[in-house]
Amino acid sequence: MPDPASVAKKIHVPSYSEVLQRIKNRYPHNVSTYERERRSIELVKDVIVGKTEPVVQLRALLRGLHPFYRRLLSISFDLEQLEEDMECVMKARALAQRLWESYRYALLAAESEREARAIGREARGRMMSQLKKCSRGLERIREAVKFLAGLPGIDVSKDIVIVAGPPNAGKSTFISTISRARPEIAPYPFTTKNVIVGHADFEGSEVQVIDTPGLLDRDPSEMNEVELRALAALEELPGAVIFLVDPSPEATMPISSQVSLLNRVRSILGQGRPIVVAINKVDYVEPYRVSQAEDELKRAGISEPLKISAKERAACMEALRLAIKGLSQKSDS
Ligand SMILES: Nc1nc2c(ncn2[C@@H]2O[C@H](COP(=O)(O)OP(=O)(O)OP(=O)(O)O)[C@@H](O)[C@H]2O)c(=O)[nH]1
Ligand SMILES: [Mg+2]
Repeated sequence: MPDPASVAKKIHVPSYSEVLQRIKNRYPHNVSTYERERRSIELVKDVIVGKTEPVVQLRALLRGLHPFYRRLLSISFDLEQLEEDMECVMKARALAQRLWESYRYALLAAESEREARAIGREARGRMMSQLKKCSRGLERIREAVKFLAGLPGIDVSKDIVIVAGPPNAGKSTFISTISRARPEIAPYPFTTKNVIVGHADFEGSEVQVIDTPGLLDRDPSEMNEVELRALAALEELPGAVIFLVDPSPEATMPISSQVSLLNRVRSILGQGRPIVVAINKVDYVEPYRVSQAEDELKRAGISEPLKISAKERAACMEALRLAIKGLSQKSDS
């Protein structure tokens, strides 16, 4: 399946005024009235059909969109509205074609120049007024294409390791330590607002490591758009998960809530997908806090969490190794 971002980057959907601009001043001169009207109706039809061709491409792209991308799109856009908007453009295309067929015959039967001009005016007016009905829709479609062009290029047929956890736990630090991606890192929650893909070398092959926004321990119905993107990655992408626990005093939520969040993630993954749990920031967090986190995790059935610093490559690579090992064990069984 093609990467939707690279397809979307080649789709240029015009605004209504761009279509108008394309037609303006292009009506032929120095020809008979009849010929001028015929050609100008044809011109309007050709421009409408030609300029809206990218919407046809967009529809095809959306039809083949992987559920993960569809979810991301649906978080930011009303998909039903988008369908209606594309439908409106399809109608304008079909009408332009149909009107061209009928008005060119009407022109043949015109009995005067005046009548020919009236026929031309009416044909062009009807074609353009249908497209004008889509002008707001075209703006929404353009926004959607821009959004699609910015989506991460993830190959779902290759190994994927998703890094998840509460806000500010060190997910982006982890990703930047093990991959070539350079996500924004900052000491406050919800720095990462989108799903980001990085590529890490692991034993001679490339693994896709996915940075996700932070999750709070709450029901999807209460989640904001940023959290919903993380949820979409966990629910719709295949692969393993590395879950980071934040034992630091600045953590956005107490360890008990982080464990409850971990349990939610585990139930999303079910039996089929491996999860590696790592207590992060052990390079500076006081040992008693790390032990408290270990105890809480033990009570939730996680007996041997990793203890890592997302700033240290060796520790992060160990987490990655275990996640990938989990993946290959699942595929063997
Ligand atoms: N000392 C130390 N600081 C860390 C470690 N991991 C993360 N940090 C710091 O913690 C803060 C948050 O790190 P991020 O990597 O942005 O955390 P995040 O989980 O991606 O945060 P969101 O995107 O907001 O959910 C930054 O100031 C990091 O420098 C670690 O292992 N050791
Ligand atoms: Mg982040």
